[in-house]
Amino acid sequence: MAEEMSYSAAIEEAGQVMCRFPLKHVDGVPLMNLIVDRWDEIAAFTPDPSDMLIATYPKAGTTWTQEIVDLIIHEGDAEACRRAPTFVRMPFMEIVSPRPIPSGLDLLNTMDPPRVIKTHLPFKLVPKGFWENKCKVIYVARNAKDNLVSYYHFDRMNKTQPEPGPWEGYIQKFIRGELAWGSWYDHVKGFWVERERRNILYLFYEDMKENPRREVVRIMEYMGRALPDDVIDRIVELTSFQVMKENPMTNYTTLPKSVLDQSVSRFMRKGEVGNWASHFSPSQSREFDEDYEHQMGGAGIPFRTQL
Ligand code: PPS
Repeated sequence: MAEEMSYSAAIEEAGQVMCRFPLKHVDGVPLMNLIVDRWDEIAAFTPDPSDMLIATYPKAGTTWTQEIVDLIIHEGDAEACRRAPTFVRMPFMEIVSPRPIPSGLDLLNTMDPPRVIKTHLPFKLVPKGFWENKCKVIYVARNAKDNLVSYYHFDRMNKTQPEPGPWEGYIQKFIRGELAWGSWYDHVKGFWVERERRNILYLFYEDMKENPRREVVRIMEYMGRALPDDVIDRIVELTSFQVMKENPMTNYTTLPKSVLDQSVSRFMRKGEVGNWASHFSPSQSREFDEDYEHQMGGAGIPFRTQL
């Protein structure tokens, strides 16, 4: 809790300089300028072999997976997992905010391994140390249309990311890979082709929705853990959308309005598969699908846009 207080105080102090930060590029990938300005330090980060990485394109199910992993580590102990907000318990490696807010690396440096680390970096930008040290890596992918819709609403309420602008233009920016952290298409393909060679557990948001218990067990087994059935059941319950939506340690309500304005859109917004259908017009959907075929044809990644 002490960390949470100091984090909030730091955000208040940084409030004056908080803004929608422009994007700059690293190896063709658009990232917040503050990240790019400290890129050498981020690329040089060396994890411990016991550290675990949760990698995603933004809005693919990161927070959900982080909560499952933390509960597995703590054997279903809900109180232990309420010790601090998600972003303090499992730092966002590359994030850099105005001082005095601690960066992801600052937070990581205060923690002893084994740590659970979040990243949105595409495969080619993940610090090499993760592969050299054979860290466990969980990748979560979400179908493009729902991922895009979720990102659109997030960019409306996240006051540190570029303005999303009108919906139609946002679709085009997504297609062209111009949003923060770059191309969704390159992201999901980058980890997919490396999953076997690098021992990456590649999960789908849609599978987690369809059968959360099955996916919790997959994560648990990948982590080399074995928990009794009743504990697994409890983890599934504690990581349901409704429970996480009400939990201040997972719903991002500990961040002030100057960072995430939840009166515009909730962080825990819908949590559904197929919500894209109430956003895309028939012609937008058709054009998106045509381009999708062009960018993803032959990739062989079994995405589902409805259950
Ligand atoms: S972030 O900011 O990139 O870390 O966001 P991320 O956590 O990856 O994605 C947020 C979306 O995931 C939904 N979510 C969940 N869905 C189902 N069940 C659970 N438990 C859950 N937790 C988070 C969240 O609602 C966002 O999706 P949308 O579609 O916007 O609701």
